[in-house]
Amino acid sequence: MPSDTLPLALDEGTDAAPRVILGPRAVVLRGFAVVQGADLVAAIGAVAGVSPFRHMVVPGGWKMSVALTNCGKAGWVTDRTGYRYDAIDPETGRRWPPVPRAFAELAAEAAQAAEFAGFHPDACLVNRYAPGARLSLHQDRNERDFDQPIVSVSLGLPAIFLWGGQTRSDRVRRIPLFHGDVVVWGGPDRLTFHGVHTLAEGEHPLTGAYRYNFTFRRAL
Ligand code: MD3
Ligand code: FE
Repeated sequence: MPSDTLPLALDEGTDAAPRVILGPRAVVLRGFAVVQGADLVAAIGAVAGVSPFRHMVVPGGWKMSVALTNCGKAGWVTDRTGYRYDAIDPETGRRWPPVPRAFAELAAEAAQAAEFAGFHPDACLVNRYAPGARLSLHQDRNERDFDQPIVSVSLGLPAIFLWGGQTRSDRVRRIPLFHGDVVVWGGPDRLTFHGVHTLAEGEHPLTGAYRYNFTFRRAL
């Protein structure tokens, strides 16, 4: 058929999520989780029904502006004594709830899409941001095995992700993350400094005035 009769935009008809390359082994899969969005938000509700969101205290004594909970074998916790992974929720005195099926399936699909074989997460940290909440620049180094990647899923209100370098003073890029975006980081990018800029006000049809982010890790 003559090219001037081709319907516009159908020549890109693949179902692959568009990718933004952040580093040699760090990639944003735009919209990878949009279809499952409502199921994932419902699953967060189920997790929080067992282990509620709470604002933990960091070793310096400040309360985090981000609220968090966990699911899976191990959960990330902080208190005056430091950061660690723990099988018990300090607030309930019981194990963290199991990883919802929709979470686990998504984590496996995303790791595969980013070409990480043998990803066997045992921890899933769920963060909740209200407008004004932020996460200052940090590295994730409380995990035992830095050879396994981290898979992160963003839901609800958009945020500006801060992507730095291997040292705190390296320049920082700002990457917007939207509802349904999935990011996978591993290899040489696993210890990159990163953070989340102060969340702006907004309203999302599935999450209201919140942004959620859950991250799968191999912690133990
Ligand atoms: C890059 N959470 O919980 S997810 C965290 O949106 C955390 O809630 C942010 O940083 C959030 O630790 C960003 C992305 C993320 C998580 C871990 C990483 C990016 C990472 C580890 C290494 C490099
Ligand atoms: Fe982090």
